[in-house]
Amino acid sequence: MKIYFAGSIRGGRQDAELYLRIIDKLQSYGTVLTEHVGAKTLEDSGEKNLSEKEIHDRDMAWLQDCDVLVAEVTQPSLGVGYEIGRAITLNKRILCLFRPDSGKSLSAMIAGADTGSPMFVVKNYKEEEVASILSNFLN
Ligand code: 6IA
Repeated sequence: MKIYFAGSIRGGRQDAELYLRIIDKLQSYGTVLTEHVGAKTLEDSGEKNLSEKEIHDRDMAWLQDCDVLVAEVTQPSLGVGYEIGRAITLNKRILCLFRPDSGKSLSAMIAGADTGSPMFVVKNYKEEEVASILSNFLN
């Protein structure tokens, strides 16, 4: 299984360590195409050598190629919202993970896109629930 993990980059890196722990769990289900989203410094993963267009085009190619999109949506990010919208059009299965304990409130454009279909799932979660949520969604 090819998994596209989406998490905030320029939207703010407060949750980067959490992304890393989620990516680690996702790797037991398949290949995570976007490991760099959890990288401590994006410069270490070589991203700084790519132009904006190269980043966009490569990420879109990965999005087309993936089987599922898993997005951590607590930290608002234009890029993550864009990826979710594009993935819907590509008919990908999508899991959005949101932590209500953050005190943030999720955009209605994401919360309201969950129609109860297994193709688009929004989960309010605490970190200790990640393993079981991923197991339910990916198995
Ligand atoms: O708007 P954001 O930057 O928060 O968007 C984050 C999302 O867009 C992630 O889920 C990524 O898949 C994608 N994305 C945004 N920027 C990059 C990037 N380098 N490399 C790979 N994917 C990206 C940004 C430049 C970096 C040196 C700061």
